Amino acid sequence: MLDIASLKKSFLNDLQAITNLSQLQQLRVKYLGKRGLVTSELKDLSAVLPELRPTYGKIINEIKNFIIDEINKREDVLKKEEYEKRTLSEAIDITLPGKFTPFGREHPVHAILSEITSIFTSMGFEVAEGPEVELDYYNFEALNMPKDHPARDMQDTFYISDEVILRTHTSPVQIRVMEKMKPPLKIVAPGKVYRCDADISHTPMFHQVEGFMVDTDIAFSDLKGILESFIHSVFGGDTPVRFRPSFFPFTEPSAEVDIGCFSCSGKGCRICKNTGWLEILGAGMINPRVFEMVGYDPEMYSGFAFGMGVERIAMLKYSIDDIRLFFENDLRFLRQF
Ligand code: 2NL
Repeated sequence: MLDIASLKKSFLNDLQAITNLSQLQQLRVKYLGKRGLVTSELKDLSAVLPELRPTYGKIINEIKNFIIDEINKREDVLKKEEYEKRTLSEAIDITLPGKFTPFGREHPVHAILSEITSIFTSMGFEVAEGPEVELDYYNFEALNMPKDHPARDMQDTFYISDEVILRTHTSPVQIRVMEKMKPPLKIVAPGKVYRCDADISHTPMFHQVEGFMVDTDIAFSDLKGILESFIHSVFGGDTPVRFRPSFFPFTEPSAEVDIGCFSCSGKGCRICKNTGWLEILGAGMINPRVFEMVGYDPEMYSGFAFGMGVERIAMLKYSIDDIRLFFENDLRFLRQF
């Protein structure tokens, strides 16, 4: 029954073939597990003559301890090998050069938007923001453009539903401010606006800065003074400014504001379409109907408002003839600013 020599020989044979820890675990089970070869020898002891049991038991325990020792030794070696293999494969070569990550910077349109906004805040205006997904009421109705108003045709509106749209200007922000707060107010409203239009001078999303001032006795001269200072800050102190009569449903009277063409100094060229002037913003005295809509007494209050397209000003400032360049995200273009 007891063939220790061949048990040992078969164990050493098996051990030799082991190349990893999971094979070693199988070997441990084969010899030392509940139904292992050594374990069953120990169980068989009960069948041995009592006087022989101590000797047999000693021999079996010796081979058992030998096997345990050998397996543990091999386990140490394999663990060390696997650790070394793993650290080698996971090692980072800290002498390799780093990957170059280009720096980001402010988009040129946003830089102009910030510049415009800060000129107004330096004149005492406060910044207001509002939702880009807006109610028809705030975008049109409250600005004296009822559903059948022909001025709505001027806007190519993105509709979300009958009453919900993407704002076509930032005026709704100002209506929301007036609804909540009483004059005196000096507010500037910068942000993204949306119109369904796309060509060399239109993109479906663009930026606007609008602003208004309301108090008990604001006059057209206040509008002229504020906008002239603004224009001189952006384009230089000797830039000619011209106010030209115009129409907006939300202002009365209304004006379009031009600057002298900086390309030809007013002589007439391709950029100013031979007029000598470049249109840069629209403005006017807030229509009394708008005051009524927000609950202000038009007999008590007066005010001016203005609006401008940021991309248009950026295009004039940098002599860019296609607005779409701003949104193609071609780094060769963007890096020039
Ligand atoms: C333009 C012209 C303008 C306004 C915007 C305004 C806002 C309120 C009340 C009255 Cl809440 N007016 N905004 C007024 C005149 C002109 O924008 O050409 N924008 C690009």
